Amino acid sequence: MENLLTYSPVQHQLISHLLTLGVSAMAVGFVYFITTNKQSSPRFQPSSTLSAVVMVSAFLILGLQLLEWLSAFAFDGTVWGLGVGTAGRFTESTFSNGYRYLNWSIDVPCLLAQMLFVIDVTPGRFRKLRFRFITAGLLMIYTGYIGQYFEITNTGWFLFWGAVSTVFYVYILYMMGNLIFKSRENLPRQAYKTMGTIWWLILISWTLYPLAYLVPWAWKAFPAWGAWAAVTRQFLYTMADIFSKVVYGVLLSSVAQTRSAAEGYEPAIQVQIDGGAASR
Ligand code: RET
Repeated sequence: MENLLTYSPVQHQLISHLLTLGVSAMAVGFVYFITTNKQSSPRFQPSSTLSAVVMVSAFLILGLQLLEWLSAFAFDGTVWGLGVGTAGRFTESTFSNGYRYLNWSIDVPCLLAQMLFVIDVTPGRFRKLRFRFITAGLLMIYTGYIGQYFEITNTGWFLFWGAVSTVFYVYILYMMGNLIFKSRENLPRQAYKTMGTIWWLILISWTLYPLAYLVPWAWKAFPAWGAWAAVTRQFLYTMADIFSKVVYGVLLSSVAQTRSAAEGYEPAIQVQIDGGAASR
C-alpha cells in the first residue's frame, strides 16, 4: 500500500519519526534488560535475556525499515512518492512491511516463552506450552505473511489468510489467559497485580497488529484517507512494538524482581560474594 501513495512533507516525516522512536525504544530497552538482569534470581534471568534478544532483533529490523523508508521515496518539491515527479528519476527501493513478519517469527516465540520463566509451571507443562506457543505463534505469523501479499491485489485472499491467522491468535490468547490466571494465585500481592496488568497489555498491544494489517483494506473502502492511512499504520505498529516488547519486558522483570525479593534473593549480597571470590 505504502508504495502507491504520495506523501506531504509532514506525512513523510511523521513516519520517519515514528520509526526512529521505535528504534530508540529498542536501544533503551536493551540497556535496561542487560543492566537489570542480575537483580532477579538466576532462575528468572532467562526472561530478561530473552527481552534483550527481542530488543536486538527489533532494533535491526526497525532500523532497516527506517533506512528503506528514507530511500524509497523522492521529493518533487511538493510531495514524496515512488520515483515521483521528474521523468527518469528513480528511487532506490520500494517500501515493505513484510520484513516485520520475519522479525515477529523471532520475537513472538521469545515473548511467549519468556512468560514461562516468570510463572511457575512443572517441567512437563513448560515443554508442552512452549511447543504450543511457538507452533501457534509461527502459524499465526506465516499465514498473515502470506495474506499481506494480497493486501492490494486480492481482498478475498487477504481476508481469508487474515482469518486463518486470527484463529491461531485467539488460541494463543486463550492459552496465555489460562496460564496467567491459573498460575498467579501463589504469587506475592504485587506480582499478582502486575500479572493482571500484563494480561491487558498483551491483549491490547497484540491486537494493534491485526488492526495495522487491516489498514489497506479500510483505505480501499475510504480512499480519501490517502497517505494518512500509511501514517496510521506505522503509528499502530510503533505503539504495538513499544508496548508488546519493551513495556511487557519491563513488567515481567518487575514480577521477577518481586518474586526474587520474596524468596530472599539479594542482588547486593551476590555482588559482594562474587567480588570476594574474584579478588582471591
Ligand atoms: C497478523 C495477520 C492478521 C491477523 C492477525 C495477525 C496477528 C499478529 C500479531 C502479531 C504480534 C506480534 C508481536 C510482535 C512482537 O515482537 C499476523 C497481523 C491476528 C498478534 C507481539
